[in-house]
Amino acid sequence: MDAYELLTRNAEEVVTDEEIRDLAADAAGKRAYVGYEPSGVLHLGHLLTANKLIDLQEAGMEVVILLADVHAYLNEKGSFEDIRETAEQMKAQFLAYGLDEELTEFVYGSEFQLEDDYTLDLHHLERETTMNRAQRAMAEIQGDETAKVSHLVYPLMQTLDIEYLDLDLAVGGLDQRKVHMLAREKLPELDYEVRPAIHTPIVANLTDGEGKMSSSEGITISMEDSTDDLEDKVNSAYCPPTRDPEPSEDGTERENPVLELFEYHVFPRFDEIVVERPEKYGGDLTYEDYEDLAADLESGELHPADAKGTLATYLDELIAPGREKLHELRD
Ligand code: IYR
Repeated sequence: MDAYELLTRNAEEVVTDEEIRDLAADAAGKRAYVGYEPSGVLHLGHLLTANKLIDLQEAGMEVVILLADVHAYLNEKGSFEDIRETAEQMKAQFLAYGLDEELTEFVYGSEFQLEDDYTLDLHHLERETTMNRAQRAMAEIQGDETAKVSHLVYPLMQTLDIEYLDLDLAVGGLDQRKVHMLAREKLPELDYEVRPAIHTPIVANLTDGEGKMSSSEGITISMEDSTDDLEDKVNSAYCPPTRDPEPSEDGTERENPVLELFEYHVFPRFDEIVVERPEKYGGDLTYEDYEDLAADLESGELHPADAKGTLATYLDELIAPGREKLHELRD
């Protein structure tokens, strides 16, 4: 796979394609980042962006993981002490998941976001940005809480992070796109360079294929899940034999979350997927490509129950090292 393909595969959006092509043409040694608010244990949402980081490392890029402790504090995720402890556990889980230790740098936000220059730049951005603009950038990240001043400062700081961490590329879930658009607009006003962004998809809710899989609502899969938990969760998932399910009765769009998990989580990490089946049901099926598996589900060659069983097995393999690490850290 060439660098451009590694950078863009499974991305929902790249901003802009031309900038990403330029970056891909000379990717080795360039720096990309994702920021995470430390909270809870790693779940599939974190791991989807981590898969992209692994792609970037394969293309020779260096990866910075921002443990966004100040952002988590602004977004009311706990005391500074709790946030730090969670962040240390996240580090260990990311490495266990398969990020290359040599090509990964972990940085705490508080290491640079409390410095004088950063603070003055932040105040400069506050003067340049309307409350309405900052609030719009935050809409997807903040959830339903009433906006506080902290929620307006948050996207401005995220904008500055791109400059202060000396990056060539910002990566995030699609929920980060409005902040990255704000950054593209505002960084030049401070005479800083604009950087491209890659946005990963957001997987649908496992039980009904509607909306987004979320750690605060519905079912999510995390590093804490046991093999049995995974089986139960995946077996209860919505999996019609199609890539394009009908909207629900009230008109809400639906996805097939089982196929999404195969596409975004399993195929990028394994060369070959084997669906084990007894001979009397046609014997094992082997796939090297997501499209082939999706086509077999649609044609009826692959039964949803077999797809789910296989998905649970591969997800279990992916999270097992992180799960072990967590148990070690907690004992
Ligand atoms: N907004 C992210 C956390 C975050 C990301 C980046 I990229 C930053 O520079 C700072 C914070 C979230 O929603 O988790």
